[in-house]
Amino acid sequence: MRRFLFFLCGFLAALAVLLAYAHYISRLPPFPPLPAGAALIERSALTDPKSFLSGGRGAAAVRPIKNPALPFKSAVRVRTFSKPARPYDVQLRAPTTAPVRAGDLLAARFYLRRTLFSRPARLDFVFEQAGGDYRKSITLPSDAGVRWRRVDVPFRAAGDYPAGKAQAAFRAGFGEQTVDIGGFELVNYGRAAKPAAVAPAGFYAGREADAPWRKAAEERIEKLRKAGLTVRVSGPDGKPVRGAAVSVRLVKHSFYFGSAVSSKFLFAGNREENKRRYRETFLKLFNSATIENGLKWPFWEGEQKLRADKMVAWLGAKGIKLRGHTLVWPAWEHLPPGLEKLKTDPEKLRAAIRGHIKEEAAYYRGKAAEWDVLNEPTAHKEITDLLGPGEVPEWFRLAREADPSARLFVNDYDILDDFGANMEQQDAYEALILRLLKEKAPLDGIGLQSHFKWDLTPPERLLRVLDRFGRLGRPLQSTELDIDVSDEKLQADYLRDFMTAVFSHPAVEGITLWCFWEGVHSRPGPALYRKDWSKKPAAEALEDLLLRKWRTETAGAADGRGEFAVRGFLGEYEVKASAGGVSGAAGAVLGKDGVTVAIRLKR
Ligand code: 9MR
Repeated sequence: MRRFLFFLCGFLAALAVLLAYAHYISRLPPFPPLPAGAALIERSALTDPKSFLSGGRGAAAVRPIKNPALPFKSAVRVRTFSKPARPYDVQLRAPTTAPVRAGDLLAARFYLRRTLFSRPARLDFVFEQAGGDYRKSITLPSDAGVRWRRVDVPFRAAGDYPAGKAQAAFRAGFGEQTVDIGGFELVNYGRAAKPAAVAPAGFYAGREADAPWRKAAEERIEKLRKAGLTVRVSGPDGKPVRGAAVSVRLVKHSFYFGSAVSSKFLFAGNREENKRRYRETFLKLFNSATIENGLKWPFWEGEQKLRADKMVAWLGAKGIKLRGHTLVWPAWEHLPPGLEKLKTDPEKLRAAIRGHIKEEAAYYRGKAAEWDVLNEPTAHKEITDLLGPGEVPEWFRLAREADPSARLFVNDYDILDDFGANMEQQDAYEALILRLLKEKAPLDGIGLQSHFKWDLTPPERLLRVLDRFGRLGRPLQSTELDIDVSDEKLQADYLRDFMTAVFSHPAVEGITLWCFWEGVHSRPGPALYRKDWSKKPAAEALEDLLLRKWRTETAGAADGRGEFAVRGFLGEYEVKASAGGVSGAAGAVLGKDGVTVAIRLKR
């Protein structure tokens, strides 16, 4: 009897665990329905064979899932038996049932999971022309976990498509796997709609703690951003010192972590205490700076120049890399007030702009490590159109001539932000960069501003946009990161996730935040530190990354060969060693190939 009871209890406990797990994995994340718009596919698309066709040559089986517990009407299970030649050899396609115009804002939403015993599973969502060159408006790869997760895909249509001439497709030809897709919706909001209008507040795909992109990003960071550092300790007699105490400290990352700085708070007209905190916080966190306004042409006229000079000198003295921002911001409102008068005299305008580039770049020769030669070119075309197509490459040549050591950038917005879905803007920016490269303009890097509101781009999508711009063959930098949302926890989560995804991408060499302190901002939303210097959760998240997670600071004892080895973040190091009353120290630079530092101890 006791045995029976024992078994029964065991059985019930196991059952309870199993049920709890089943409940856990089958629970759906809550969600509001997509805002109303024009439906682009049949509601029952996933199960109606007429409106949702399976296609491709790969070995696969598709069947409807009938589960009344699911909140959505239609769901399907897609089993891929083996990896076909191409991912689209196993795919489901839904042709559009209404017309779409280029630039229309569309949003897709679906749920995704893999079955418990499936191998890791991937599913790509695509919106494309149905036929012809299958031009893509969006491709979003997603990893499926064992729990249902919702995927939101706002994007803009890349072309004009009559009903039926475009299609949504789910590609599952990535290997042996079983995925469930449910609750699929595709809605058109028209050209005037802003992506923020379709964003469920507080949500971005990949925010979950167990989101699959995280592990891959951590692995890339480990591989790309770190290398081996070995300290070899010898005594005054030149022999290895076993057991010597060794400490290794990263003093400066090779990756650029920066912020915009304001002259007002570095120097002038503010309470001493605030200035002190401002400088201290900046130096604690960053190795790179953009002067928020001081180097812009209209600010750089007259006595303002002295203030800018002071900042440049201060940053130089502290060993902070300076991003010069910006030589030309080709919009009348961002040029000195007198310039608009030259609208009718393009030659004079040309000479004025060229003259300014030469003057300012030469003035800071050797001091600005980088220049945004051209800011926001895709939004502002009036001036560049007026001066003709050869002018922009010429600006870069003049900047190069005036300061050959400065690396020259172009800088624009709505590439990483706007859900990473502003295809029109991405296409235009890419085309401009390709043109510059074709014309042999000395372009050294690509700036991506990164001002977010509610248009938080899922990390997986950030990575794809970075892939796209990385293929252009120039290093990328996120140049003006700020996250203007009132939900402080969301701001912190997104800051952490954005920085992690971007730091993990091989094409990226730097992240610059826009303003970190509320006292500098006209809007309180994006700041990290409040006016009284208390930390918002986003400041905690930033400090956690920059001062803890992505730091290398360690100590230990040398082994039998007098060696102490660590794997650390790339950058400049301070290394110290001591044993039995003798000591030594050395600086070292840890690059991709690793480094060995020899320290000979002295009295
Ligand atoms: O933050 C800057 C603000 O103080 C200026 O008034 C404004 C115009 O010069 O520029 C702001 O910075 C912008 C940057 O130079 C370019 N990208 C957008 C930035 C934020 O609006």
